[in-house]
Amino acid sequence: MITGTTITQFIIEEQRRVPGATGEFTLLLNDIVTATKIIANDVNKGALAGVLGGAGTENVQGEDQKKLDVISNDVMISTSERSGHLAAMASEEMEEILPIPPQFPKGKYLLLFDPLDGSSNIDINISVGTIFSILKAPEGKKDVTAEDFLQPGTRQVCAGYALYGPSTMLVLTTGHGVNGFTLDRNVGEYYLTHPNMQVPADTKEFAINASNSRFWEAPVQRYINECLAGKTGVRGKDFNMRWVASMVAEVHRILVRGGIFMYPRDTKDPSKAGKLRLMYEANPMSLIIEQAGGASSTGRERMLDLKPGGLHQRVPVILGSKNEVERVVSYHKEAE
Ligand code: P6P
Repeated sequence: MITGTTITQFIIEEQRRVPGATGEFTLLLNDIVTATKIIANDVNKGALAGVLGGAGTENVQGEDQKKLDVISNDVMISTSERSGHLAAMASEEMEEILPIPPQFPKGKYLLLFDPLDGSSNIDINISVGTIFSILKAPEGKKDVTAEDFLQPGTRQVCAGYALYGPSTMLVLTTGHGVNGFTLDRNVGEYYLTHPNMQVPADTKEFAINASNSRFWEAPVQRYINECLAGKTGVRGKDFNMRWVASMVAEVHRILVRGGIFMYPRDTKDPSKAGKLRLMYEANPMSLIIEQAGGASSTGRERMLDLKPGGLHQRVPVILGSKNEVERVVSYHKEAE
């Protein structure tokens, strides 16, 4: 007999905490939950369903799309466009925002997502995920523009991710802490397995793509070199390194056991402020990390305070265990 709180029950209980809640948000969130179950099913079939490999197309970022990038994007759209709770959507895979078609009612929320983050890993069977963020549309405005999406991360009403790993998990926050759910495939429902997730303030584990080290700015060089010096250096303790090249997997590890994840600004392509995108990668993950007691910064300012300049804006990302992030930020301050 399976007991425990399902994600549907949990979301409804969360709704009861919000005075005047209409249930719109709950129904929107349930649509997203359904989309992640469909994507999980597609991802888990892998080669058996002929969904691996390239789609033969490029996305707005100029990156080769995987078949599953396109499939996942279509699933997120088709599962949530009819709900009547959205005014529009935005995705890493689409240059422009996607208004809700005229045949469906419009609502007061904006949905942003990276439908399959880390998809370069899909063909080698390493964990990938879906990242999503929910904002409110300007009061009473139904015909929204891309400009209406450009709100700082503090304005998110919800942020979450699905991790398609050895088990499929969904982790989300609505501003009252972070909770993790595991999908029971036999039942087809997520169950609360990781209540009130907390990021340890200290860590001995850092995640960065070290092949870019010659391009890093001095404060990042200093921090990583001190980690590498271990107990023989100023840190007085040895560190471990991880790099999965799948942000969802890295963030989940940090939520479970601590750590610091860094994709800093580098001089590899001076025209880019970083690799990761603010609106549908850095902001949702930063809200989750902060709600779990961690910190997230560009190195120079709190991520969630950034006023976005563009829908696909890239930012440097330094997030995770609070004391480590604050150390990296202090090194940036000293350098300036
Ligand atoms: P690199 C995946 O493409 C992604 O956007 C993040 O999930 C991941 O952390 C990063 O890029 C990996 O980048 O340069 O190591 O391939």
